[in-house]
This record gives sequence, C-alpha cells and structure tokens, in this order.
Amino acid sequence: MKIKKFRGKSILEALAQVKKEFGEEAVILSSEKVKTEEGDFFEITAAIEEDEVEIKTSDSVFTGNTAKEREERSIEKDLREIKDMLRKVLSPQLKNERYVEFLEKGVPAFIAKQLAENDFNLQEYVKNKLKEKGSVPNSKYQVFIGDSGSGKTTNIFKLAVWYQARYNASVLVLSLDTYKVGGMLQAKRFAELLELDFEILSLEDFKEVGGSFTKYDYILIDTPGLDTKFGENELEELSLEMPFLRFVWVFKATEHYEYGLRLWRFLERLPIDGIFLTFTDKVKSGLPMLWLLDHNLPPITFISTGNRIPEDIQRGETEILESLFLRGIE
Ligand SMILES: Nc1nc2c(ncn2[C@@H]2O[C@H](COP(=O)(O)OP(=O)(O)OP(=O)(O)O)[C@@H](O)[C@H]2O)c(=O)[nH]1
Ligand SMILES: [Mg+2]
Repeated sequence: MKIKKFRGKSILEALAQVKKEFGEEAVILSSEKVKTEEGDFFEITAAIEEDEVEIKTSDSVFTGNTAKEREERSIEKDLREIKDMLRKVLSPQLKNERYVEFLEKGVPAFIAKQLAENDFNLQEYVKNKLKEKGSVPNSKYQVFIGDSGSGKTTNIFKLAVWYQARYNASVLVLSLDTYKVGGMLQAKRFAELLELDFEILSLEDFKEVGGSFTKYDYILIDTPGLDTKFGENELEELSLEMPFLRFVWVFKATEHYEYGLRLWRFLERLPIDGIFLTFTDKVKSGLPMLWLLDHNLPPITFISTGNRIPEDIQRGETEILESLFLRGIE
C-alpha cells in the first residue's frame, strides 16, 4: 500500500490532487488544516494499493491447496474487502464534490442536493421533469397575476395576438387595473395598435358582468401588481365568487428562487393553470431556474423572450423549455 500526503488551498483542491494521482480507488486516511510559512493548507493523507493483484477465477481458488495458494486466496479476500471499503468511504466525498459543483453553477440548493445524491445527469433530469409536468389546456377566462413590472400587461397583448394568429380566435383583453397611473392609457393604446377588443372594469363591476362575455373564445384579464391593494386575499375572494376563472402567474425568470417559492406559498391557494415566464432574454444560465421544475409548481405555459409586442412570445413546448433550462451549459 502506498501512502502520501496531498495539499491544496481548499479541501476540494487537495481532493482533486488525490484523484489526479491516485485515481477513484484512493482511500482518505485523514485530513487536516496545516499552517506553513507559505500560508494555510488543507492536507489529506491518502492511500492506494501499489499493484493491482490479479483476481483468480473461482476454479483455481478451489483447486489450489498448497500453503502459498491459501495465502494468496486470503490476500485476494482482503483486497476485495479493502476495495469495497474504499468505495464506501469515497462515495460521500464524491457526492459532496458534485453538490458544491452544482451550487457554484447557480443550481438552487435543494435541487443541487437531489442531483448530487441521485447522481442525475442534468439533461436527463430536465427532460424527465418537463415530461412529468405535461401541458395545460388554454382556458377561456385567464386572469394574469404577478408582481408590478413582471410583464402582465405587455404579455397579455402578445398572447391575445398569438391566439388570434394560431387559432383564429376571438379575444377580449379586459383590464381590472384601475390603479396604475397612466396604465389605462397604455393598455388602450396597445389595444388600438393591435386592433384588439378591450374593456376596463373595476373589480366590483367585473364581478357583476364578468360572466357575460360569452361571445369571445378567450378573455384575458389584466390585474394590478400583487403588491398593490389587489393582493392575494382579493384574488382568492374573486376565485371563489367566479369559479370559472383560471389564473396565470406571470413571473420574471431573473428572480431568486427563494423569493419565487415564498410568493408561490401565497398563490397556491388559487386555481393557477400555469406560469408565464417573462424576461427570459435576460437569462444567461438556465440552472438557477431549475426550481421551476419542482413537482409542486404549475407548468410553464408561455415564455416572453423580449419586450417587442407582439412577437416576443413562445409557447412552453418541451424543446423550447429544455433549451432554456440548459442554456449556458458547456
Ligand atoms: N426585456 C424584457 N422586457 C420585458 C419583458 N416582458 C415585459 N417587459 C418590459 O417590462 C416592463 C413592464 O411590463 P408590464 O407589462 O407593464 O408589467 P406589468 O406586470 O403589467 O406591470 P404593472 O402594471 O405595473 O403591474 C415593460 O417595459 C415591458 O416592455 C421581457 O420578457 N423581456
Ligand atoms: Mg400592467
């Protein structure tokens, strides 16, 4: 058995040295932090068998019976046990290494843990998760909710034009945003330019007449930001009073996953069909967004790929989402 000490500025660097020289079969005997004149180092003491001993076939094991052969068999057995031990000792370290690697690439911690523990391949993971989620039907009444500035108004207009072009559908854009200064004018202007039917109603009026727009195939409803008076409680009340309404959560792809999950905890009480993921043009790496594939979250139905109306929109088809989530991976 060969024993050697390896040093590195970090434990990962020292481990990499061990792997480089001794390979995957190395066993870690000890690790410590050492202070030297050149600075602090992590020092790992590792061991490896010097020569691979050729394992005999079972035939020769049982036929040989001399003292030498018995000794050889005993060495073989010891070696096999040492190899098993090595594998067991090294496995958690390799998992930790992979976990840190995923974290460094920006994968949310709880997903990095799943990936490292189960030795998942990223491409396969994304593919399987997207398949699990499936797709969503296009509901007639879709209420767009989300933070201020997440892209509700602009993307409703894109979607309205998309429905017209794709299904030759008749679409009404209905705004409940009577709060935002200048908001009504902006929406009205979009509707005129795109030649779309458009209405503005207060929440109270909508509750009275909202169910009467039966001549349209799709009624896309814009709302003020969740951070205004129009919060989760108002939305929950609205969904109870008008059970035919379905909700679309408009969410910026650039937001941090902890923020997204916190917001989802409030929104999950609502009948949410899907997520409309905006600002995907600002995303460099798709890995920080992997939390959106969690099984508790609704599927991504559409993505917004920029601020041009109406062209910057794509349906959340498997191939499109796959390349979005794997964006930036070499
Ligand atoms: N780059 C980029 N800009 C976007 C995208 N989606 C929306 N925007 C821009 O973001 C800004 C805010 O969009 P809005 O549609 O007004 O957002 P909102 O959710 O209706 O905001 P409030 O009405 O204030 O709640 C606008 O300037 C849009 O052009 C996108 O996917 N990429
Ligand atoms: Mg708006």
